[in-house]
Amino acid sequence: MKLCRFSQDPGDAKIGAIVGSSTLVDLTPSGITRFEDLLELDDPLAKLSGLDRAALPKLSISDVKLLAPVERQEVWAAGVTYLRSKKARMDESEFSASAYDRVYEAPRPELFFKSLPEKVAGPRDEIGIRRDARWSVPEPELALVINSRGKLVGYTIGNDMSSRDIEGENLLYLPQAKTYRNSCALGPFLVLGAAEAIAREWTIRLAIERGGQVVFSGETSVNQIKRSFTELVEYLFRSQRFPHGAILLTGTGVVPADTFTLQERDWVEIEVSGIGLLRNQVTVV
Ligand code: DO4
Ligand code: MG
Repeated sequence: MKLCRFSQDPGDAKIGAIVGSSTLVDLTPSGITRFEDLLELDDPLAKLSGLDRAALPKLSISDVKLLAPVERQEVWAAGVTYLRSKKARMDESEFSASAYDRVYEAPRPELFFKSLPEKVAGPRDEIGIRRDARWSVPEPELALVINSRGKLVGYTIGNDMSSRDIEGENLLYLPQAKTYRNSCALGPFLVLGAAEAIAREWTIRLAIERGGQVVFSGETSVNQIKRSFTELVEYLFRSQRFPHGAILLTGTGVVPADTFTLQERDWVEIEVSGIGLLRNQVTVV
C-alpha cells in the first residue's frame, strides 16, 4: 500500500492513498490527517482496508503538490553499509581510510543525524550543493520509516546529498559534509506493509541529467546492504527516544566516478523499484 503527503493549497498538508499510477484517494474525510495517525497503530493496513474508499475524494496526482513524506520525525542515516561505499570512501581519504574499513566490519554501525523534518526537500523541490564544496554527489538510499516504538512500518526513498571533498579532508567535518541547506530529500511515497525480505528484492537506480543528457547512471540492489534493518533500527533506538518516530536512510551503494561532481541545474532521479521515483533539481546553497 502506497501513501503520500500532498497539498492542494499553499500551507496545507493532507494524506492520500495511491491508486494505480496517477490517482490518489484523499484520506482527510476519514479522519486520517497525518501519517502519525496511522504509523502508531498496531495494524495500519487493517485501518486502511476498513475504509470505504468509494466515499472518499479521488484526485489526479498531477493536480496536487507531493510533499516529503515526513511530519515530525528526525531523519538519521546509516553509513558504510555497502561495500561500494566503503571502497569509495577509503579511496577519497587516506587520512580516514581505516575508520571506514573498521566501521564496515564492526558490530556497531555508523549512524549520523541528517535532518530536521522541516528542512527535508520533497519531490521536485530543489536539492543543494554547498558553495564551498568542490566535489558533491547524491546518495540514493532506501529510507526506513520507524514508529515511536521502534517498529519498522514503511519505506520511502532518500537522497543523502554529500560533499565528498569536505568529508574526505577530515572525518570530523562529516556534519558539514552531510547536513546543510537542502541536503536531504525524501519521497515521493511511503510504502506500508512490506517485509524486509521483500524490500531486499528491490533495486535502487540513480540517473543524473545535465542539459537533457544522462551524465551518470548506476544501480544497486537493496540486498547488498550488509546489515539487517532490524540491526540498524535497534542501534538507532539504543539509549535514544523518538516520540514522533524516525526516518533512517540505509546507506548508498551507487557512487559516481571520482571525476564526477554535481553542477547547478542538474536533475537527480532516484528510483526504487518497490516505491517510485524521486526527482529533484540541484541548486548551489
Ligand atoms: O561515512 C560517511 C557517510 C557514509 C554514507 O553516507 C553512506 O555510506 O551512505
Ligand atoms: Mg549516505
